[in-house]
Amino acid sequence: MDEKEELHLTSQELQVLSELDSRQFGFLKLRGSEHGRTRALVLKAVKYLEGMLVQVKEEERACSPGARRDICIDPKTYCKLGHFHLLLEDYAKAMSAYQKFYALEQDNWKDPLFLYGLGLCYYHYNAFDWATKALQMALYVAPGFSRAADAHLRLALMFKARRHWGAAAVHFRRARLAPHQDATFTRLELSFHAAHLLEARGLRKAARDAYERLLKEPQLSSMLKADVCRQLGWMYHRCASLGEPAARARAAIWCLQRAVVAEPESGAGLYLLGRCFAAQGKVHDAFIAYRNSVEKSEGNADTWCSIGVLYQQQNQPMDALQAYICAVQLDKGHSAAWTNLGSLYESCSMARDAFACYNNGGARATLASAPLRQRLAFLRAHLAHAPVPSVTGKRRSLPSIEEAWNLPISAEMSSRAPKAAPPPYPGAGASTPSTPATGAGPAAPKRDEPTPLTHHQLQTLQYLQRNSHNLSPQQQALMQQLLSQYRLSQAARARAVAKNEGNCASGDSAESLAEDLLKKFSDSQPDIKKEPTTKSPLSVNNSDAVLGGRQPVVKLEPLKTDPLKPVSFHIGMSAKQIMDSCKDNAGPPTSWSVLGDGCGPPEPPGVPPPRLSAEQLAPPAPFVYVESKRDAFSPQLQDFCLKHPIAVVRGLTAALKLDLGLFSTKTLVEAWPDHAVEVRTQLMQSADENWDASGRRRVWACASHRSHTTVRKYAQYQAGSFQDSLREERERGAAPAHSAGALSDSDGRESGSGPAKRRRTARMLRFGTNVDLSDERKWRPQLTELQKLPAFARVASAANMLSHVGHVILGMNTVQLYMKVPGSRTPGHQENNNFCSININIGPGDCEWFGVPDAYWGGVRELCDRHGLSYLHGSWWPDPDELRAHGVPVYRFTQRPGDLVWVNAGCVHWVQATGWCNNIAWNVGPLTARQYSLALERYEWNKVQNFKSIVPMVHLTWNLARNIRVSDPRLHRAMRTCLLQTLRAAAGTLQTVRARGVPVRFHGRARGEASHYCGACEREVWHALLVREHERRHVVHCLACARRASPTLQGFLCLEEHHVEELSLVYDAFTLHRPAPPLHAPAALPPTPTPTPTPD
Ligand SMILES: O=C(O)CCC(=O)C(=O)O
Repeated sequence: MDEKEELHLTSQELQVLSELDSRQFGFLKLRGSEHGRTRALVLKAVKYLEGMLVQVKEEERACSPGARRDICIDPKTYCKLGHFHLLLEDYAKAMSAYQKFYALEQDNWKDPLFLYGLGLCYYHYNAFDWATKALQMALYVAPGFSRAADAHLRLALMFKARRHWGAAAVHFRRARLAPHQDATFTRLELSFHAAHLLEARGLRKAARDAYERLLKEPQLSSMLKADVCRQLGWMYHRCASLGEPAARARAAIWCLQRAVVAEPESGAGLYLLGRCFAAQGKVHDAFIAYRNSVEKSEGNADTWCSIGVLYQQQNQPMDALQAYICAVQLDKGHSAAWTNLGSLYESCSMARDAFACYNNGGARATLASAPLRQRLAFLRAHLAHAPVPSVTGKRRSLPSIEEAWNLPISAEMSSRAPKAAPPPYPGAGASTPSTPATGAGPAAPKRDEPTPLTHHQLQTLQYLQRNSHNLSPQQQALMQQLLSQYRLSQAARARAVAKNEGNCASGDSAESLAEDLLKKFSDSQPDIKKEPTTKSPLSVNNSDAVLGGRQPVVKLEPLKTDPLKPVSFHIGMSAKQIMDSCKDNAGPPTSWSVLGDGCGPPEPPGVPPPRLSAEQLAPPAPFVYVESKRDAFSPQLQDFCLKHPIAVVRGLTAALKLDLGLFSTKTLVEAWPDHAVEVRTQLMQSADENWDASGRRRVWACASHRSHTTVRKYAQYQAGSFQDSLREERERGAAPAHSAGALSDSDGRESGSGPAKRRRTARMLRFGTNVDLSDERKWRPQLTELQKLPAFARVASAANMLSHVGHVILGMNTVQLYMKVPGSRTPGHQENNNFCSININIGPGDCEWFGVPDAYWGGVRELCDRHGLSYLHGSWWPDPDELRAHGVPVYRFTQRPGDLVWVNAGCVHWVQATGWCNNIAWNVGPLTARQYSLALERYEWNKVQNFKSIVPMVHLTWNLARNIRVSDPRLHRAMRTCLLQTLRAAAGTLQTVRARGVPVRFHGRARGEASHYCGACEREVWHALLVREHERRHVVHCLACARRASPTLQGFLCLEEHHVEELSLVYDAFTLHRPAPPLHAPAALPPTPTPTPTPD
């Protein structure tokens, strides 16, 4: 690097650069004129750093192989470069620099600033999966991240766009918790997104109310007002549930007119207004609205398509043709425009062109429309025998599609701001290209936007392409140049179309709006709210600094960001050593993983090799028959269960003389008729299939509507459904119908069960679920009866981890009952925190079970993702064939009355009743390393996924350490790691709160007191409860969220749940137990059942 390229910086400039990172994105707009000096400084630094990297690369290349290299690049240089490019909004370069950092820095996942920057880049490119992962990781490693609000909002928008409603709602809630000044969006913008989530979920009335509330806000910006009015107007137009048609029509027009007034420069409101007028038959008004929209909005395929519809309705086929052509030139995949073009050609008896247009509409259009499919089939057959038309043949009323495509008008119209607005409606029917109706010339392309090809250029390109095999080098070069210009302009146009998509009306506008908002959010960050106040921990000396010249090691100390310091804690340390080390460096007090410092957060595993054979993909269910009480209590039975992912234990309830009648509907009604039952209304389907509501598509999404009833009412329904079925059976005199399998052929193929039949036979059913039997005063006989079970299967026992929690976790360490009619489904899931579960079928009917071993859960998740479903938040019914094709084995078996099903840790399962029956179920946690590790791993993964862990694993671990002796080194290591990490967290948190002068009070734990969770992020708060009054309630926060809410922790009180001295004693006493060797050789075991896997 020569002298003149040295970088001279003042200490102030260095300070500015050192403080810049991904957190300023959206706050510091370097493109704006106010920040010209900072922009120049950043550009200077970028130039210097890039020059430096090039130089180092060159020197590396010049080095002989094996020679010692004294030049090395600190990977953080790339990260910093990534931040600079991000702030300059050069996403491609930012991405490339971040990727380099990712490749060079093994611990990249520990740096939230990198993860956030990378997430923003992915988000910019609409790579939602990757963006989600990066942003989730940023929040995982730094839960108190100062840009958490922006990260949560982006996550919410991405989940909304992918229809993961539950996850989207969680992230909107969390985005709302951030103090206003820490976010690039306003509270009202957030409320708008949340209202739109309601609309997208189909909760139209709630959405309308939310939009209307927003309109009353005095501080609503005019842009947001326009958005709200557009959404509301369009909802009134579309949703019959919002009132009677005339009132809705008036409301729609009124709202859309307000939208136009609020944002006069936008064409989106005008377009929707045009649609409403057209629907009301106000053709003239519709044309005017469309035309005004075209003048305002850059090329919008939807507007042109709607204009085409209007012309076609007015019997102006040539004008309609041109409008449609405009639409499909703007968006080649515009299926509505292609389909309309097809019907236009058909109306002019131009079957060949119609056929081509219908086909261009793409598979989605044909799939969605049976008449279109029929039409295509008809035309195909017809055209096979029809003579090829000649150009000179019979006079046609419209130009062919090829001719129309190449008409000069199309090139003109398809430019970003069309010169030719549609001819005004009455009397302008034209067989020649439309004349410009207004004087508006084409808008000059924006700076940086590629210029579209002129008509002449287009023709040249077509000519060159046709003769591509025979071109001179110059012609080749010209063709390449034109082609690349064409592609760039197409891409720009596609972007423009995508931008407008949200407000267009083809398809479901709620969904397209979600995408539009996503783009909008990324495109239009609000202007700078404030300069960041965060001070770099690194001090910069006062003298001017010079970076540059020949430096053997490229190190940018002043520029470096080091969010996490290495820590050297290990489980061999005593509590005192830990506490002493914490005094010097407890590490960042928010991000300890209970899995230990070294390992990153857990990730879903891929499908493990090797590829399984067809038999292995459909293994027989592990099955054991218990003949006697002795069998039931034998250690072999427990071993058998622990060895298999899932198992059917038959004969156990009979051998133990369990009175299952205590759980029959009759007994329940007699005992507590008004007891609450949650009801899931579901579509009745055959067990290995899942169809959408239309009966046309096999899907994984498993829809159900939730409501509530009582035991008595459900019992009436259950009995009535049984009676109905008996009657139907009698009437039919045919095979029993009390099997959901009766809905389709047993081989699951579609024969005789097409969409029409499915819709005809589609029946809704009600599944009574999650009936809570936890109250010992109410359900004593039932709960006492279950104590007859062997310890490993009991609801409560010393050998069950969940009994050490010390408080109730409903449905996990208490019993839940399910009341079923045939077809009742429990969708796919793993148990909370991967605990095992026990399920007994009370009868009289059967249940059908499906299970996937834990090792393959990542494979199931992959397919959920592919189906656009959230693995944790969503409700899904997998297709066993699809799973097997993906290399995932699936068990399938029947659970008869009296059968106990053992679900091992992490086994994914889904269940459907084949008959009328009740089931009882609860969770258990065998004291094994496997169970504990799987529970802990899921605890961490839940944090990444922002999913609440129902089992408070930290609280449980400390209780286990107090209550049990552990002789399994693996279990001991895992538990001690969790104790170590949380002891550090306790010490670090106390230090932090004391340093900020927060009052600390001992609170202790009452007997049976439930574990605490952070009111903001829903993570377990085990030791230091940071409490603040909110709306007259005392809300517990974790340290991270408390600091997000108030960096100084002002207004917070810290309640200590445990004495640190007591924790230290527990920690030190938790050593690996080495049992004394037995004095005598063990006596021969009594004869026990020999459990063998047997197909059901
Ligand atoms: O019986 C049911 O439908 C619930 C099954 C289940 O998921 C379980 O017991 O773990």
